Amino acid sequence: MGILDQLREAVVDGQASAAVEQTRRGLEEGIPAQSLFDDGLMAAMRRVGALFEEGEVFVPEMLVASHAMTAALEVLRPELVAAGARSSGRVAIGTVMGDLHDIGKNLVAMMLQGNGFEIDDLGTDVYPERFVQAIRGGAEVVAMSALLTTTMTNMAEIVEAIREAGLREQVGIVIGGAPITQTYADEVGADGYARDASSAVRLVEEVIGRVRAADAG
Ligand code: B1M
Repeated sequence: MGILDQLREAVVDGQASAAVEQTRRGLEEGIPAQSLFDDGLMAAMRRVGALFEEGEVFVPEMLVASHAMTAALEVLRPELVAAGARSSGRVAIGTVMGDLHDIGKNLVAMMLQGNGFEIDDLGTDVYPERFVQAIRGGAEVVAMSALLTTTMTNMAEIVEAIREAGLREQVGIVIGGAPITQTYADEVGADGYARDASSAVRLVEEVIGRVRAADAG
């Protein structure tokens, strides 16, 4: 069995130390970090999701798999993050209310930080008032994550709360997460949608530019 197979198996089985070991081995053997992430970790999580849908695994197994993925991600962190010295702007990021999934959100935060953004990580299950508070505290962009079809609808409520607080014009709003699409971003009045962590960095850079240009004008 190859390293990627062993890595996927370790994550699916929730074996954190084996996942860390296979990730280290992969790097040593010259497998690109992006491939260890895409073909190892993400593929394993897709498998866990499919097994969950089939009733083959349950929440506790999903949880241990997510711990294994998080542990392996720490090994990849320095490789995935291109260190940036400048401060590119302030971003408040959180998983929306009702939703506890945070691996994708953490990854987006990690990549933004690596690209010089100052991050205010609001955590999971974040209510509208908390996003509003973060904008008052100086966030130029708000990034929201949702993994459930039942919680993605809360994004609309958060955008509305920001509008009601009179802060919509001064902040960029970007969203993401497995069930999110650009059509949905347009529907809720966000400034954009990113499908993964690298495109989230590009999107935030673009949106922050627009916010600053509007402020200057
Ligand atoms: Co959950 N879960 N889960 N779960 N879980 C899913 C999402 C599910 C698709 C599984 C399935 O049925 N196939 C399903 C949702 C179905 C739906 O709504 N359509 C599901 C369910 C049903 C549930 C529960 C309701 C189960 C239950 O209790 N019966 C429950 C809900 C709890 C809650 O939140 N209130 C639940 C619980 C859990 C755990 C706690 C056990 C655990 C989460 C642990 C944690 O996050 N700390 C968990 C896990 C691990 C998953 C799966 C298996 C993996 C998610 C993950 O971490 N992926 C997931 C199945 C799947 O996605 N294949 C599933 C890896 C991560 C890096 O990817 O989060 O997509 P992702 O992030 C990506 C992009 O989406 C994007 O960039 C990231 C990097 O590429 N992105 C952004 C994310 N946020 C962004 C923000 C941005 C931009 C991009 O801002 C600009």
